[in-house]
Amino acid sequence: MTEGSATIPNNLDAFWMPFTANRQFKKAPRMFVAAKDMHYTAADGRQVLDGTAGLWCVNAGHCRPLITEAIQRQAAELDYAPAFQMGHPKAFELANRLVDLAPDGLDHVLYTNSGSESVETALKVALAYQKAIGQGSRTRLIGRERGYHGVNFGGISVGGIVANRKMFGTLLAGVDHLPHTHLLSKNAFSRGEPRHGVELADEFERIITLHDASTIAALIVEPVAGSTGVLIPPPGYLKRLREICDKYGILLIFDEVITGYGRLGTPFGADYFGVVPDIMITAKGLTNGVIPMGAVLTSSKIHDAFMTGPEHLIEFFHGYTYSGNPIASAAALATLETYKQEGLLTRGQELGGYWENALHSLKGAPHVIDIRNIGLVGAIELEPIAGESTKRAFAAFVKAFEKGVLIRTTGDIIALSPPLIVEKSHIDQIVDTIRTVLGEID
Ligand code: PXG
Repeated sequence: MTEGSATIPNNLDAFWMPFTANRQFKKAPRMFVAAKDMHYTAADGRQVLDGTAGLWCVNAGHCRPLITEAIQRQAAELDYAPAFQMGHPKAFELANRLVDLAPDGLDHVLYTNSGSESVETALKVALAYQKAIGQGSRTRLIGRERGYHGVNFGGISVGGIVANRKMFGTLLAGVDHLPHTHLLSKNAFSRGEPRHGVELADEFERIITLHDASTIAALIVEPVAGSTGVLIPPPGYLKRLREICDKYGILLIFDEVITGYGRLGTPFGADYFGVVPDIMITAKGLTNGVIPMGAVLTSSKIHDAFMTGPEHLIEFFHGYTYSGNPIASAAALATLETYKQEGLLTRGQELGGYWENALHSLKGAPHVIDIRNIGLVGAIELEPIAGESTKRAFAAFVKAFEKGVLIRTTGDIIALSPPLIVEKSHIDQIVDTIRTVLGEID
């Protein structure tokens, strides 16, 4: 092993990398050794423009001073405080800030350390709430095909990405799924919300009829499905889901791990679509990706249902050693401050038009079968190579990296989500690079 943070260890075998083709990667590793604002520095010294905000999380750009300093200060002042039966001020301060920022009606915060943990927390809150209000027969959870809700058992059960589920046995019992809303033949090359597909929300009522509403606790959806390749809901779709939930006493959970903290040009997806869920799941952009942390927001109706019984008893048997960790709380507070000072949570509204036009200029480029965009998110769907799905997009990913732009691919879809500090010149560079790459790959 060599010394120094910028050198590459000579043995890459021990680290079993997540969601990575390990053997392929280790033959030709791609390493980052530093980052600043919109750029990474690769191990060979090249600057690589970040077209994906890390993994959809570095919304304020890299190594931002307020955040770095807050973490350094907090580590020296109060490194850890027990999360159970003890508190520290910053966790409370952050919860107040989050409630202020969130849509009206979301008034309480549970902390986690990731999106996956936030999902499990939300599903458990939903089930326990139904029991607490005397609706204990409501044990079913409904998700959506192609949904991504992290990798833990609840999340992969309600999730709908087959590869993430099929190796792991029976998962949670009593789960069903809505159809996804990706109607390529009708909606290809839509700008913003696609026209067709609102009627797919009514499938929810069909599923409710099948199982009976009295057995269903909650519906969980991403406002915009991110990980599966940016599936944007048609106008009115989420409103309709909200109405159906209300009609049948079912809780609505929004998984805003990607759409939260400015990605759509509004603080949350709930703001963009004008639909307030009962429970809102967040992570990633909460701390700018710098320290693991998630936050689950709930309505007072849900919270208050637990605040009964003798006061000396724990109301909800759930939590993590690191719930509201001091350093994570400090990072989140500094992140929210950075977003506020720089207007980043609404920057997508100013730049969205430029972003949209730039992306859609790729229509007609080789292999492109669809382009979609919303806020500062974009997707370019490629025709898969027959019998070798994912290969074409992955080749584009590697070539773009070699040309100095980090993109992300899922299946044969290129997904883009730059830090919200992105400038027009960066957008041009991302799109021009992709255009060149598409011309070079098979
Ligand atoms: N919910 C949603 C909607 C997500 O997008 C999670 C939960 C899980 O978060 P954690 O922090 O446990 O990973 C996610 C995560 C990609 C990509 O490139 C997406 C995610 C993670 C990594 C890569 O699409 N989403």
